[in-house]
Parts: sequence; structure tokens; C-alpha cells
Amino acid sequence: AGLIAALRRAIERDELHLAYQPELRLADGRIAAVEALLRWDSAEHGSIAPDEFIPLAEETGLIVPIGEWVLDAACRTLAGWRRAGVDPRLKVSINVSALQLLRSELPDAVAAALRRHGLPASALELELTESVLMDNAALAGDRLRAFRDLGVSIAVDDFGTGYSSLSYLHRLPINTLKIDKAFIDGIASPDDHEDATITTTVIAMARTLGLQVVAEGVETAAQLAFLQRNACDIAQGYWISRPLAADACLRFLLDAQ
Ligand code: G
Ligand code: G
Ligand code: MN
Ligand code: NA
Repeated sequence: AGLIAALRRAIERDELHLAYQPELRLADGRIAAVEALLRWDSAEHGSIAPDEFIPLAEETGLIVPIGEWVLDAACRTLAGWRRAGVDPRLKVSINVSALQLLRSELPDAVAAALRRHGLPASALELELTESVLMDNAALAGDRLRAFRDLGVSIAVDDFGTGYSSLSYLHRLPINTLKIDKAFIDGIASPDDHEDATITTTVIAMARTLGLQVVAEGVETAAQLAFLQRNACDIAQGYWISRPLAADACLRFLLDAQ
């Protein structure tokens, strides 16, 4: 069968799973959050990268049931980790596509998943891209206010790669900016001052707006040192940890605390 037909059956065939990537808080060395990243091992097509199947899931609307699966699986894993002794301040962060956000059901689905797994709303963060917030400003604003009322945090993913208008940052209830890897790639490199300047400027702006900043795609000790010197809040990337299977992530979290 084709890829879409296979994706349509991926949930019932138990072919989806989540990898979890730790996010390190630089001030105290604590793992503050883990980002849940979807993986698909298709019986027919083998292991397919999310960059390939997420756009397909978005075009076909399959991202809605898949997104519900992600929400439930991430909450179930976090609840299990808490029972195993993981610091209850740890958040799980999940990526949410435009189609999921714009459906009116999402806040109820999030509240139900939290309830089902006995988690406080403070345990969950939702990652949205700038383009989702800009393209659907009014409706996105309604959803974000519903999440704020629930107590769920909101992060802007891939920050800096989308639109240049920044006015939404103070109009919408956003908690966190995730600086895109493209900027982090260039920091701490002697011949690239622009990426370093953009990064320190985003950190300063976030500080002014009362937002937390995450640097994505941190791959070297020099990048981490730069972020530490410039008071970035949180670092995420291969230098801290690759995305891990749930059981390996649990060991990582228990070792780190
Ligand atoms: O895990 P990886 O870095 O390969 O992810 C590639 C892309 O897929 C990223 O843009 C990420 O945000 C997106 N992605 C990963 N997991 C999910 C998910 O559960 N839902 C949605 N909507 N996007 C995801
Ligand atoms: O768009 P989003 O930020 O959700 O995508 C995160 C993607 O970045 C995931 O596919 C994840 O596997 C990948 N990733 C996370 N850390 C690193 C890193 O240090 N280097 C590279 N190349 N990719 C990373
Ligand atoms: Mn993300
Ligand atoms: Na990102």
C-alpha cells in the first residue's frame, strides 16, 4: 500500500512511538523538560523521518488522530516517570500542528488527557510555530487563552525563522521562545558574529518580555558555554542528549537528578 494508507493504519498497528529529548536548565543544571518527538516505524516502509510523514499527516488530516495519540502517549509516559521518582517539576513538551490547534476540541482534549493520567496542567507545554500564530491570529489567540486558563504552557518553536512581526509576543499568552537551531549553529564560531548577535538579542528581548528562552540544536561545548555566558535559560541539543527512547530517558533523568 502507499504511504498514506500505511500512515492511516499506523496507530492501530502500534507503529508510532515517541522519543524524548532532555532540555537542560543552565542556572541549576536541572532537566526542566523533555520534548516528545514522534517516530514511525512502518512494517511496510521501514523507519520514516518525521520531516517526511508529518507534512503528509497534515495534508490528509491524519495529524488530528495522530496528535491525540501523541498527547495521550506523552502524558502516560510522564505519569509513569513521576511514579518512578522523576522530579515532579519536569515538563513534557509536545509539538502541535496548525490543524490541531485550530480545531475547537484541543483544549478539552488536553484537559481530558491530563485528567486521565493524573497530571497537573503545569506538567505540559505545547510547541507552536510562529506561522501558526500569525496565519490564524484571532483563533490562535482564543486557543492560547484557553490553555493559559488551564495552566498549560505555550512555547514558540523554530523562533526567528518565520515572520518578522513581533507584536504577537506581548499580545498572546506565550511562556517560552525556542531559538531555532539555524542560529545556534553559527554561535561560538569565530567567523560568524551575526548568529551570535541574533541569539543574544533574542535572549535580551525575551528577558524584557518575561519569556523563557530555549536554545535548540546545541551540538558543542563552545555553544553551551556561549549560552551560559549570555544567560540563556535552557539548552536542548545533541551535546546535552539525543532524543531517547522512553526507558533510556527515564534512566537519564534519574541519573541527572
Ligand atoms: O524529531 P525531528 O527533529 O526529526 O522532528 C522533525 C520535525 O517534526 C520537527 O519540526 C518537529 O517539530 C516535528 N515533529 C516531531 N514530532 C511531532 C509531533 O508529535 N507532532 C507534530 N505536529 N510535529 C512533530
Ligand atoms: O522543529 P522542532 O524544533 O520541533 O524539531 C526538533 C528537531 O531537531 C528534531 O527532529 C530533533 O531530532 C532535532 N534535533 C534536536 N537536537 C538536535 C541537534 O543538536 N542537532 C541536530 N542536527 N538536530 C537536532
Ligand atoms: Mn519542537
Ligand atoms: Na525547533
